[in-house]
Amino acid sequence: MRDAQPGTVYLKDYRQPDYLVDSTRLRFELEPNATLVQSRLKVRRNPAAGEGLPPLKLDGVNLELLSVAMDGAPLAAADFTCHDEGLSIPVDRAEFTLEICNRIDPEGNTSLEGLYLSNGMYCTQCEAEGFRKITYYPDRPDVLSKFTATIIAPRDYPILLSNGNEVERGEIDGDRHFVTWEDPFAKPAYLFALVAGRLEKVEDRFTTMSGREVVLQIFTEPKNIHKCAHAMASLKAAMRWDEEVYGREYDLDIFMIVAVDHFNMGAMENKGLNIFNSACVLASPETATDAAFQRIESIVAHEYFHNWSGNRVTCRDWFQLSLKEGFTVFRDAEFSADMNSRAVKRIEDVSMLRTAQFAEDAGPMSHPVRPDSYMEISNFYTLTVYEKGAEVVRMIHTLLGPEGFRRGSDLYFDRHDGSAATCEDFIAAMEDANGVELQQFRRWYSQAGTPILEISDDYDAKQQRYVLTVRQSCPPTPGQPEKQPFHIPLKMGLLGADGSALPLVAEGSSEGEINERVLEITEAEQSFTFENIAEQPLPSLLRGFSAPVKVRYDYTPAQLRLLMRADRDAFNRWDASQRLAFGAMAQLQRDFRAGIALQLSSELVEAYRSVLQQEGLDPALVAEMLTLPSAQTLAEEAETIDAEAIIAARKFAEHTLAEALYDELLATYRRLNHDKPYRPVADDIAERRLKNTALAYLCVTERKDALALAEAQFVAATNMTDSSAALAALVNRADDQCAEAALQSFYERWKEDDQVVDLWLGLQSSSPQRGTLGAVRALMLHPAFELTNPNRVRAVLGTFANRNFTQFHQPDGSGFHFLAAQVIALDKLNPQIAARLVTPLTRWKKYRTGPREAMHAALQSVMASGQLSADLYEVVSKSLKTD
Ligand code: 0A1
Ligand code: ZN
Repeated sequence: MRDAQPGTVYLKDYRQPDYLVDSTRLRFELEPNATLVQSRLKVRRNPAAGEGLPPLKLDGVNLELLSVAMDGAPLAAADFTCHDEGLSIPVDRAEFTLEICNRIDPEGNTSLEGLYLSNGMYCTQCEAEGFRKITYYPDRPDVLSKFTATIIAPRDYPILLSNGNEVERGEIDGDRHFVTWEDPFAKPAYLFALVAGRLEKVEDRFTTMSGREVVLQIFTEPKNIHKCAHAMASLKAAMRWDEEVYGREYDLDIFMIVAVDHFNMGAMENKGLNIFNSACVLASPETATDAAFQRIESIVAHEYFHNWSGNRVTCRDWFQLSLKEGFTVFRDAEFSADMNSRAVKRIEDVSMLRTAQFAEDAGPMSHPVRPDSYMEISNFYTLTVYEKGAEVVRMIHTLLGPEGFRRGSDLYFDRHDGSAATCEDFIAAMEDANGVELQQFRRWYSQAGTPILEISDDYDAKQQRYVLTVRQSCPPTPGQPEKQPFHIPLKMGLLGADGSALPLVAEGSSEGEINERVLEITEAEQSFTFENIAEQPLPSLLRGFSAPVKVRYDYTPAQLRLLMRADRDAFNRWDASQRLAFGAMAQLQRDFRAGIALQLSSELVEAYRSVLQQEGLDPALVAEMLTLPSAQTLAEEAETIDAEAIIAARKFAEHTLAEALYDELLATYRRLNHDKPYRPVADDIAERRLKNTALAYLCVTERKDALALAEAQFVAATNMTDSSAALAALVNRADDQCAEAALQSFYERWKEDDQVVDLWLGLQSSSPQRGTLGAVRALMLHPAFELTNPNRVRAVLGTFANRNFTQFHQPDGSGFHFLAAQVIALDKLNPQIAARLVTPLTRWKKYRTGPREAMHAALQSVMASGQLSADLYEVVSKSLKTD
């Protein structure tokens, strides 16, 4: 917590560090409330930082300072300055050894940053600025140092881990022991990690491409030891993939993963010692859904890939966060695409981007992929930095092609290995390795907002010429009223009336026949002419979502149906289904407001029927095409959000489709509801996905037969995907005894399993029937709920505010005020989670009058509640600004 308003940090103020730390020796004596930390730093003036010997500034927060010594001589309190945020020590020599001793309170640390206790286990989280909560240090990513750590703990903490290789272990005074770890790779403090606990491990081995053997270990509480196999298999697949696709080999002899229950994010890439939120590493078929299996595969890969994109080459400052995160998300997305269905992975990622990142880009916290200022860096672990950042890297990949991109990444790793780099360095390597120029492309890093492409076309039958005209614009965002044109790769093709691909010959071109092109949009308005087009074509635009933009083109419903049926780009087939559904639901919303009786477009019903009947389609793609855009997606697209109309339109569309397609859905369900041993592999996941999508629709009708199918599936299921899908179908639809009984028996069966309990809580919070405010309040009183456990908070409160559009948006504003009260309470315990949880309220300006005022008042109540953390203050103050 702070005394004054938090200050703003600007990218333009970046300066090199005054001092470098060649080595860092740490010694921990672990005690729940009084852990002793001793550090010994070899410090040297940074020759590149200028003349003279400025004072040495060390960051430190919530530390009890015990002593400081320079070159062995203790410093008196008067010899340096100690303040709330660290130490300032006068310096009279260019090289020296600094020894510091301080005390911290891991048990009292509920922020989960720094060193804390989670379920009786010590663990650390240092990114971004958590190391300063452990000891005084230049806590910035451009200070790289070789770390050695000795951990001393009572014997009932048998496992003591840190980064690198174990070099020594032994006994201390009978009831304590120690282990010393040495990391041969210089790293910034944010990659430091320590774990101590009563843990068990599973072990495996991996032989790298150069023939070195690496030991792989996953540590968990003993009760979860049977849930590590999938993470281990994913890790080995990721290690192999990074060798094959990027030529990157693992560098230490040991790689460890530890599962912890209390964790603010998904996982953390600490050098050689990744720490994971239990939910992102532990899985068994009985307890984890297909979605969880896939999430684990991608997060394990993500953290592993950071060993190169993040650790070997790290970030110069936190404004460059997307350098490691955007690149690593792109890498993990490609890995998942290679392991599963590429089209479905792309659809999932784009749905999330369109719903949540586009909303962020249009909201009060909107920022470029490389932000130029922040108050609290933790608030910038955003969808923009991660997901849009990955889209920016993907666009480079599209522009350069896979080989060109690989040349660029090789050069980038070669040039910057062992150092801290910038986004500029990344683009420069891509340019230099390929002899290209990406000057205008750099605007993706500096301009916020989602560009809009308005596309029109003209076909001249006589000349057989087709002209596509593209106009780009980007709405203003905070601090950026005007935008310059972006460099946008627009992948496209043309379809004939029968759905066949038309050859694309650009004006004046002599190249052979191709059916797909990447148009490079660089101007505010640009036209592209294609010759020898024999018939009026239908454009398939932005194939594979080749840029994070919105495309406006006036498709007729018939054209969309043709794209759905025949486009060779699977992503665009799905996209056409979304456009068709959007159009139909926009009409329903208008009719609702006008008081006209609702009627769903028959085009949509028939399109869905055809999808269900079409043979040979990937079942997962069918499931995606049958899924209506979520209420949140509809809200993002709306000029002004009319929650009531969105809820009514969506409910009506879902009911109408379920009734109209009942027979086809039932046939699909029956066809796929076979007994097959569970395997979390793409083909089987796809079938389960379609089966459970069909079941959810069937239950929307609330017909007895349909609910009986759900009940039967719930009873018979041998895996969590089928069991939870059946439970959700019951809970969402049947507001009766049967759902209640199912919920009860589910809890009784799984109450010892944290991941399943989270799922159980989330199911109830997200149900439009059950997750009423009263029910959510009751869940918070349930013995399983803990405000200090981020997974529980996300399951109950996060789900209610982000995924229960109906109940959260109750017209009386009660949902908003409830959320505000929880955010205020949470801020005292865990500011990072509080600042994330408040997000839904920050969109108040986009709502129609009524909810808008209620949301605004709720947000004001947070601001007025007293001293806010820097995290929460930044989000709330920026959101309240009216300009
Ligand atoms: N670098 C991690 C994300 C991460 C960031 C902050 C954390 O603690 C507050 C934890 C993890 C990743 O990208 O996976
Ligand atoms: Zn990451």
